[in-house]
Amino acid sequence: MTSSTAIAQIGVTGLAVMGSNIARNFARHGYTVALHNRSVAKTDALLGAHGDEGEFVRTETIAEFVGALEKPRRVLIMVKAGEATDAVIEELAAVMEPGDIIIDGGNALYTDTIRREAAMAARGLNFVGAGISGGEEGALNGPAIMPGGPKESYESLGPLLESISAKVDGVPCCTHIGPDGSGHFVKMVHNGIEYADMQLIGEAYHLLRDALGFEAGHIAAVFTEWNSGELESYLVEITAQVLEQIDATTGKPLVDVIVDAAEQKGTGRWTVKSALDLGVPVTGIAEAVFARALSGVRAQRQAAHGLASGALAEKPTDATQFAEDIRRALYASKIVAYAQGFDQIAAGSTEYGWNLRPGDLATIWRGGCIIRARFLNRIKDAYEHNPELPSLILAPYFREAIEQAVDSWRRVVATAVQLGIPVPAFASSLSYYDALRAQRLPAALTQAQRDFFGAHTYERTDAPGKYHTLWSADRSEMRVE
Ligand code: NBP
Repeated sequence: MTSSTAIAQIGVTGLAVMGSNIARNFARHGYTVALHNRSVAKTDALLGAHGDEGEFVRTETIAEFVGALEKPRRVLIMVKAGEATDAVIEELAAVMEPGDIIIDGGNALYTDTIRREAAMAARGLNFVGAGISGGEEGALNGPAIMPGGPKESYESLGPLLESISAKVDGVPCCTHIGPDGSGHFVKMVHNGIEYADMQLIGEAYHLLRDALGFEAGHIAAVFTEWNSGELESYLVEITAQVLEQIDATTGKPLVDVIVDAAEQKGTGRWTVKSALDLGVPVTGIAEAVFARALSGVRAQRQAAHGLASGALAEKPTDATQFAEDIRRALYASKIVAYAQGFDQIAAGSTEYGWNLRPGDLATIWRGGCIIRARFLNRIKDAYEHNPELPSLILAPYFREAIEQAVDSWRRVVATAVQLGIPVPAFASSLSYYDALRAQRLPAALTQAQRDFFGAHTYERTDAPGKYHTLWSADRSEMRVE
């Protein structure tokens, strides 16, 4: 039903896929929702198709839209990230009043959110950068929501967001994340983990296909079985469904007729760039982003087709054993990917003084979002037990899970290499694990080389201070600090 007199508790501007579904989600939860879109056709299309799902207020101009809202006003922006978001914020800020709340639910870069929050705060407005995950379906039926911004604004906004979010064991998949850009930062890392998770699943599929010769339907059954155990997750579940899909035109599995060049919208790349700035080794996420890029260089790939493989090993003879090895390697690599993502969140929290609570993130990612998975309960437990965990890998449950998987993990990576099957994320995750547990890394040699050509100094294992060797003179050592 639409009304022109109703006073709306929330306004949504930007009524494309995400905005229209979130607006319907609010209405279905009993809120009166003011609707606005740059081109009014989308507003009318939404009202035409779903206007009977709740109370909506149709508006055409920003002034009309803002005027339809209860004070303090709450406006959710769901437009294309970047310049469009800045344009809409400016239009809103011009007519909103101190104390009102602007929420950006798009995939904004967190540094943009920090800038926007400061600019709005200077004008007395509350700006909330809210990461929203779950795609179209989640937006309608319950997404995971990661709102940042001023804590006070959450008092007025939190109940609305929590009511439309997914719930797991009755707990909303939404909580106040922290100040300014923290909500969009954790959403960005969430997406980075999603990239890694998808790449790992892709590598498992590749091995089942090319190392064991399984057809898509057979692999679907394997993923379905895996989804009943510790790997249970949305991404594994939809992988099985995708692999079962038969193409109507050719009668072949759809996956076999889709071009093998993966695209990306940028949040994975942002995660890696941010990790580089923070100095956090998110190797699994980086490999996933690069793997998509590599798949996309189609001309180069075509030119390289037929390059020598060298002698390849025989395929594994015990398919059941090797499939189980792949399952374990997937689980171990996935633990590494999440551990790295949580390390990046800890580093971002320190860098920006956000005081983020990793256990809360694991809690709200259990439902609604793309990376929802059974093992997030384990991550939640691990951080609840020890909020200062140096690495997720060191939590007793994960340590044991990896110990149980490590032999399989090594067999899978070694076999993939011998068969010429690329497994960048499996291999880099295993290398990360081995590097982390190594007693001595070759970094000592790196330090000596740096000192040799750049007098960058080094520390000694047996004495405090910084040292430099006079490499181009008599090679004696001096203490410099
Ligand atoms: P899009 O990202 O495709 O954006 C389309 C919307 O932006 C339309 O409402 C369009 O209005 C509006 N818009 C544009 Br484009 N330029 C504008 C401008 N200068 N001023 C005002 N409005 C403008 O929509 P979406 O896929 O629904 O995503 C919305 C946001 O949610 C994005 O930031 C996206 O990254 C994020 N997100 C998407 C997903 C997902 O699964 N799709 C998941 C999570 C987050 P028009 O109708 O007049 O052209």
